[in-house]
Amino acid sequence: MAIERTFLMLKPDAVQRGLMGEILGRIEAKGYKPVAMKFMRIPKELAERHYAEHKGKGFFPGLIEYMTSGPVLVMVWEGDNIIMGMRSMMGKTNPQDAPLGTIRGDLAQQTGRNLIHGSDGPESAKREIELFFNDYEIQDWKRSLDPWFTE
Ligand code: IDP
Ligand code: MG
Repeated sequence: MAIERTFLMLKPDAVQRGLMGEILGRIEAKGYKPVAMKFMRIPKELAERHYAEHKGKGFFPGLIEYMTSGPVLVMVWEGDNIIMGMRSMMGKTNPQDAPLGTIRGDLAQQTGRNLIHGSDGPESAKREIELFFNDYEIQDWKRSLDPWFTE
């Protein structure tokens, strides 16, 4: 068992389309545990730092415009192998390659409007969590249902 934390973001299209509840419901039903959440408008500079690995690519300016176009829900969630687990639940970057049953596969059409971000590995999870949250914004808490999700 590897209890991990991952950084997730419901992007502006998820908020504008009223899909926060639908997406959060899937993550909660999986049994993952929320440890931090913040509803915010991302400043341009923070969006550029978050997506620094894509700087210089053709889609970068459009990506920054999209990510700063409205409020987002930034979160940290915890669970067994959650980093890869959430990547599977999200589906591939291009929703047309994401199977039905995944968030992007069920609910989105285009790469540029793919609803959700999730860290792609332990280093990026750590980097992204620290970029968006202070320690006091992250809750370590016990949930009485935990033993029904993880042995
Ligand atoms: P990921 O979100 O699945 O990790 P990345 O390749 O890291 O995918 O790309 C980050 C985000 O940049 C994507 O989720 C998507 O919003 C946007 N993006 C990536 N490639 C394109 C593209 O070709 N056109 C438009 N947007 C793109
Ligand atoms: Mg990525």
